[in-house]
Amino acid sequence: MILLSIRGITYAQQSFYDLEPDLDHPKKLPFMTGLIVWKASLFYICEVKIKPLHSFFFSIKFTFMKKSFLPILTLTGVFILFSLAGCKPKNAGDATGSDAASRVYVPPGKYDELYNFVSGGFSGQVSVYGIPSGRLLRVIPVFSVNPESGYGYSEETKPMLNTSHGEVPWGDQHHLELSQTNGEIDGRWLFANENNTPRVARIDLKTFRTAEIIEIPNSAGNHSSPFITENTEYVVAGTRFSVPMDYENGDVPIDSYKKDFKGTISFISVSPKDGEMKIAFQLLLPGMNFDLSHSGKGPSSGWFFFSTYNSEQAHTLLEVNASKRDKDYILAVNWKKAEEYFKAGKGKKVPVKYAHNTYSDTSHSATSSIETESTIIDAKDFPDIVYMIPCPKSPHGCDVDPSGQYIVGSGKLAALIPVFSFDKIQKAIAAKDFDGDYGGIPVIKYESALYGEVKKPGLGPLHTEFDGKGNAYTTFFISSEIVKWSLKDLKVIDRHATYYSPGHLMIPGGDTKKPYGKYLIAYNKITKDRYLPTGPELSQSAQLFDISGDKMKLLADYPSIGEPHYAQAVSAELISKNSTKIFKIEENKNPYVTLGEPKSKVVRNGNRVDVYMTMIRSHFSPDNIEGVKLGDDVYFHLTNLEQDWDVPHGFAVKGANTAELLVMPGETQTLKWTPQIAGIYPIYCTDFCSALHQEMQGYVRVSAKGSNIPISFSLGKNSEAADSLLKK
Ligand code: K7E
Ligand code: CUA
Repeated sequence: MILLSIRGITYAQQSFYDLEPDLDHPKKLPFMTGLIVWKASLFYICEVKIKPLHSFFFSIKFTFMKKSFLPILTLTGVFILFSLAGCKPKNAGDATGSDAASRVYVPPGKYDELYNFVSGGFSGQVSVYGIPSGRLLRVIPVFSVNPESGYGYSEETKPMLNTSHGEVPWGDQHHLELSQTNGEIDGRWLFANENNTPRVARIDLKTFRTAEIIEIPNSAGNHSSPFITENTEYVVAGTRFSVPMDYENGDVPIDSYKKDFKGTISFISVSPKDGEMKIAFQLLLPGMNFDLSHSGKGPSSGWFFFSTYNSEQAHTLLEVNASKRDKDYILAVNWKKAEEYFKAGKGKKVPVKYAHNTYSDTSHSATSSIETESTIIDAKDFPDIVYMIPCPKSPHGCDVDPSGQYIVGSGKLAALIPVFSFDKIQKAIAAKDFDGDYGGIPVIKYESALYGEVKKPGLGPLHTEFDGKGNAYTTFFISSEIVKWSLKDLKVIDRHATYYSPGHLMIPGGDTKKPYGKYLIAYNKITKDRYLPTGPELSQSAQLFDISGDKMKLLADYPSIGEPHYAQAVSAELISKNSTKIFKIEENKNPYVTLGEPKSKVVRNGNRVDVYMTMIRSHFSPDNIEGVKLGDDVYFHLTNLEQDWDVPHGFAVKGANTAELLVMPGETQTLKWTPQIAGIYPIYCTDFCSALHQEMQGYVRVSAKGSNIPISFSLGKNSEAADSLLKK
């Protein structure tokens, strides 16, 4: 036993040196060794229920249990690596090449080469960076209200956050995908998913605004989303959580999982003309967790690939119970076939409820409607739509190379990377080279689909992108590094430490037919000592690498907003040339628009007061309002009359319990305000718009409930009473 433990330590140390030659380990090693011997013997003797020192450790143990000394070797290896992953590399501070600064330096007044769109995770937003500078250009509110612009607070944008559960003001945003034509980024739209209350958004890249949000019925934890087909025909959305379907009784015992819980993959069609989304059909699948996906391309266009885990169908303590089987599955979905069945009316129409919200750039308003029907195609009834491919150890990432031939699965608990071949998958299907079925879905034999395995690449592979030069780059969460390997012979070519524990990585166009293999960005989960401490919470970080040569070179790191998961990047030119600068005032179709100062007015209707107000440098019209009474709801309809780029005006009124609003040139936005106390309320512009911005202000008088002060409004005029006072 001791011998085995020692072998375990040696093995682990060796792999550790292989992986991280620079790490400053000696201080930790004696302590670690003791711990490992202790743990190894404990495992060997007991072989059952031991309080885990670390939950990850525990799950691995469980999986490998009862396989002689293999567990000890693996465990000690993982443990050493995991424990040391937090060690600070000797040269962490100067890990960049001497020319790094010049590679990321964008001189003042010059533009970045690329736009980088980065998911905001639990912030529910999307941020936009310039690459290579790493400068933050904008935060786009998508699934979360935004105090900067008033998104989700203005009457016009509130409907964007409507769902079948009512208004959901914050979301969890993980993945982004730029629209494509022929497998290349076309610069029209950016799609974003929301995990928690399943939704998919489309962002218009002319305005950098959320144009549409569609909710996904029969779904929970919309994680394998919003990946798209080669020509943006469909955006897919797969359930992370299996649940009872919306059209069935969901009030069932949780332990009826195996019987009542199902997974779905939704195909959302995208109109090629204006991008409008529609849920076309939903594939019904056995209950388990669907994780990530990517569409096929080239030879595999017409197919979609999804990683799944929890084929154990566990509903409690998944870290153990969903890690028991040696392999879970990658799903190969023939979506062209499924579409054929759908168009032939083979699906089953079911009653559901989901919101569909769209924003118009002419009415400057969103509308939300509730849809009530969806079409379900039960995969097990159509034997030629879905196939399952065994994939080692709880796969997470599922990535397709630029040629469309290779599908890479990344088992979070695996010590290798399996690469599947599309040709072999097709041959196996034709030859019915199956190994039984899973929930009625044929399972292709692992070897029959496998192109090969990348051996000993690192620990905890998560996501892979491609450089278009025959190389793949995979993030390793546990061993905290990016590993470059060759698609041709599956040999590891290079590895570089990340600081620390990367999740996704991104190469511009790295999941398309035409990657731009100059840069790679790792999005790291743990920041630790990289920046000045900011209390218990540190921002997550992005790290930019130069991958134009044989060896990866770290160029820069910079903080990110929320938690970055997936990201996309594209040549700036493709997007900047179409960027909207103003909204034309003559095209403003908002029902509450005020087309010119003379048209501004205040109108009472019962206890509703509508203020038609204009904004221009540097005043509001009107700027004095009287006659508002307690019990009134006041709607400030603000039209920015400017027709110049980059001249927004803001609006705030004392006591308003929503945000202030920022109104773009030519746009109309409405703030609802319900004053609570009689008195005088200042209003002012919140965006420094001109030299006399501080003068852009006014007053609203609020009177008691039964008062008989009539509505009046003015700009630049004193009342007779005021004038006579002035004369005295
Ligand atoms: Cu790996 Cu939600 Cu794409 Cu994050 S997920 S890392
Ligand atoms: Cu308008 Cu400041």
